[in-house]
Amino acid sequence: MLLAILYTLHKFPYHFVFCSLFLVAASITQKPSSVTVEEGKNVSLLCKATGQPTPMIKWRKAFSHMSRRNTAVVDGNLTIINVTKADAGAYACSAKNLLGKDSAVALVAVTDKLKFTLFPPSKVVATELSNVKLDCAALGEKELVWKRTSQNLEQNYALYPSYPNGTLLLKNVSLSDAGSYTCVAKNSQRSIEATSVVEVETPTSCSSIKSDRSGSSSGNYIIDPDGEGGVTPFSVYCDMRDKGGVGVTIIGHDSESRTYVNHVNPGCGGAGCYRKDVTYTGVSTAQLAALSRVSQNCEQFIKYECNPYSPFVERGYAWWVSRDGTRMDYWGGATGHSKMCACGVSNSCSSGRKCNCPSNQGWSADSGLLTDKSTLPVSQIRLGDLNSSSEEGYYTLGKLKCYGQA
Ligand SMILES: [Ca+2]
Ligand SMILES: [Ca+2]
Repeated sequence: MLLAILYTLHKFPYHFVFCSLFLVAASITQKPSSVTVEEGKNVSLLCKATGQPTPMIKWRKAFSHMSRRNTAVVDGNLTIINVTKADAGAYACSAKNLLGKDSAVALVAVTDKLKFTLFPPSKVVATELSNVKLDCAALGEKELVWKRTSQNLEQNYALYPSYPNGTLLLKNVSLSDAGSYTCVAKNSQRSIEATSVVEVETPTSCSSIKSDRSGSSSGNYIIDPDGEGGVTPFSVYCDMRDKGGVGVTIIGHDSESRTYVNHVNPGCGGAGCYRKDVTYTGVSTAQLAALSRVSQNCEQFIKYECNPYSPFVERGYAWWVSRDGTRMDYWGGATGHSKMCACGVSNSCSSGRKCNCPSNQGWSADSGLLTDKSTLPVSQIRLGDLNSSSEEGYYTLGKLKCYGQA
C-alpha cells in the first residue's frame, strides 16, 4: 500500500493526490516577518503550515545555535523573551511531513534599549534675543525630533534638531518662543519624551543684554527693568563700548543742549527763579526709578558756566531737583556735600570757596557727575537770580547713563 502511495506521488500532481488520497506535502501558509526589536523586549515569529499528515514545525538559527535559555516554540510560533544583542540573526522555520518540506527565513535585528543619554533642562529662563540651546541625546533611537507646544498655538508641531546630536537651537528668542519643547526619541516600536519649559524675559538693562550676549552691538533695545508686571517695557539706547563695554543704558531728554540764561530770558529775580523741567524721552519716572534700582551705577553730567556776577549753589541761588521732587543743594562732582561743587570737595575752587561760580576773575564753570542713583535723574534745574544785565550763564545737562547690575 505505501509503495503504491509513493508511486502515485511520484507520478501525479499533488492536487490529484489530495483529491484521490487526502495526502498533501507540508506547505508554509504564514511566513514569519523580519523584525527589529529593542533589547530587553520579547518578540514572536509566526509560522503556520498545512499538510496531510500535519507537518512538524521546527525552528533553527542560521550560522549559530539558537539560545535555549530564552526561546520557546508554541503552536509553531517562536518566541524570544528578553532579547539581547546575541539573539540577532536569521531564523528559519521549517515545516515537514512525510510528503515534503517547506521553509521560510526571517531576520531579527536587535537595537539598543531606547533611553535618553542627555536630558534637556526642565526649565530655561532666557533673555529676549539670546540663543537657547536645548540638548537631547538618546541611545537606540531611529529618529529624534522636538515637539513644540505653545500657549499661542493650537497644535503641536515638530522641529528638527539643529545639530546632529539632537541639540535644538532657538536663535534670537522672542516672547512668542516661550513654551514647552519636548524631545521625542523614537525607535520602530515606541517613543520616549523629555520636556523643557522655556521662559523668555525682556532684558532688565543694557548691562544684562551685554552679559547675556557679549557680542551685542550698540543700538536701540527694549528693556523691562522690573520684569513681568510693574512698569511696561521701554526703548533705550545701549552703548556697548562705554564704561569698559559693560553695557550702558542711555536715556536722553529734552534739555540736552547748552542753554543760555540772562536778564532777558528768563529775566527773573530771586533764588531758583528760573525753572527748567526735564522730560526724558519716552520714559516715565517710574520706569527710570526701576532702571536705577537694577543698575549698579547711574550718573548724569551737569555743568554751569557763569559770569562773575551770577550767584550760585553755595549761596542757595541754584539747585537741581531729584526724580521724586526733592531739592538737591549740591552740584556735579560733590556727591551730596551740602552747597558744594566738585572743586569744593577737592578744595581747588578758583574763588577759594565751595564752588568756582561766581568768580571775580571772570567767567568760570562748575561741572561734574551726579552719581546718587537713588535720586537720579535730574527732573528740574533751578537757577537765579537773572534780572540784571550783568547776570548770565549757560547750563548743560547730560543724558542719564546707568550701567552694571545691582
Ligand atoms: Ca515690567
Ligand atoms: Ca540780580
